[in-house]
Amino acid sequence: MISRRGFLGSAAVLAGASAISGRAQAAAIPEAPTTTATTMQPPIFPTTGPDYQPVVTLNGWTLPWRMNGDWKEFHLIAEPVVREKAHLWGYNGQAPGPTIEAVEGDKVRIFVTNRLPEHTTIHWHGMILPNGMDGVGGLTQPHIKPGKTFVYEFELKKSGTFMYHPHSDEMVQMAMGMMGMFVIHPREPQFRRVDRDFVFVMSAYDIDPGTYLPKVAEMTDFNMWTWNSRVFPGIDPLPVRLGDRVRVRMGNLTMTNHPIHIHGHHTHVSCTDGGWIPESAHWPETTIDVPVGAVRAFDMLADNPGDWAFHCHKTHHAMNAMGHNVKTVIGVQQRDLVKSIRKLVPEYMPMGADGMAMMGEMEMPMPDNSLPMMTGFGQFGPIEMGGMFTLMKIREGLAANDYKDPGHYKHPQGTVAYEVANSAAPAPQRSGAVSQPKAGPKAVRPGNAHKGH
Ligand SMILES: [Cu+2]
Repeated sequence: MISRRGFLGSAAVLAGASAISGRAQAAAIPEAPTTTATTMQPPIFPTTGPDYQPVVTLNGWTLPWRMNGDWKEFHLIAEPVVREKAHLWGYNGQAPGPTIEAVEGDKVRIFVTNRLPEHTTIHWHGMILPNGMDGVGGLTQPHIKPGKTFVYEFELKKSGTFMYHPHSDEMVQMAMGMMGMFVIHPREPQFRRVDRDFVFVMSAYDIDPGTYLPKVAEMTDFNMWTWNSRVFPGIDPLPVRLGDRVRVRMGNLTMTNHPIHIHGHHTHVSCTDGGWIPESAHWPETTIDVPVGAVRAFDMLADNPGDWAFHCHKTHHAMNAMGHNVKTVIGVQQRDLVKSIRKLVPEYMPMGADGMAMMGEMEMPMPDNSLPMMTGFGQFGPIEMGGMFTLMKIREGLAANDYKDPGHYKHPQGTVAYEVANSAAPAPQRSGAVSQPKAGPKAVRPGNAHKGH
């Protein structure tokens, strides 16, 4: 295992064609860097070939490479990994695997070593390549048996945002977390160039609270909705300098679509796994639906400073496992029920009759290896989110390529919603009272009554 310091050192060495270590050059198979770090690693800037703005992977990293003659060589190792406490399968110490970055026109040679207990392959999703390099086990190549290494060689025909994943016992291997992103930069350095370029892949897991292994045969009912195998508040924020042109590339290898929403800005879809969208076809959007097995990248100008929510708009995808089977009791008078339950469980506490916001603040004892339904704190209180949620933090004066969390946004005076002085509110109204049939249509809030039905 290479330490973070050692890994960064080796990244610099491997990325520079003129600085390949003698040992690496002599080896037929390049070294396979590995990391267990789960925070955003610094981007790897090109030292040879066309210039480009490298991507940064939320809670992830870019796979270092070496040049070998005309060929850019990478080495992926398919292997069991532990993310937080979950037992997953992934690549080079992580699930998902590292992001692969290269340039249009590059010839890439990708070594794939299998350290899983069963065979595997890798399919290069969205790429234009020879049929025999497409990675479909049984169809275009033999499956890679445990302990074996295969090589994929192809030329990168077009730039854009692509993915990689197994095409071998696919349901199991993708449910276990085997996937990654593959970004191909344009050969022309100024083409669609941005100042900050973020990438992540969405995966979903079904891991019962207190257990450690995803249920691989689950078809629809997942309880962990993740970006790069992380849930809020564990997902890295996206730090951005005010005025930066920003791109976010999002891959979806879950089994449902994700409408991803950003606050405070208009974006437009600029790229899919099919390629770049012509500028004449861009349209403004604030929520971008990412279909299953697809990539959507959006571009935006970060012209509005603040801490902006950035999340999946399916509300169940912005909460965590412990809320998965909670019953709805809004409006239910629990008094009598609580008396009976407390005879059996003295510390029982009724919850949910007024909504579930209190769950964002509470610390309850939970099974090992689970997460509260909604969590995370901002400068004004609990944020009450989970799952696919993070923040884009737009600040004046950040250094170029500074990706450190800049902390809470300092709002200019007079720009925060505020409480009205002496706002004595009427008692809270329970929705149960409204829906009681005998109350009938007269049970409307004062001031909301309207006639003429
Ligand atoms: Cu979603």
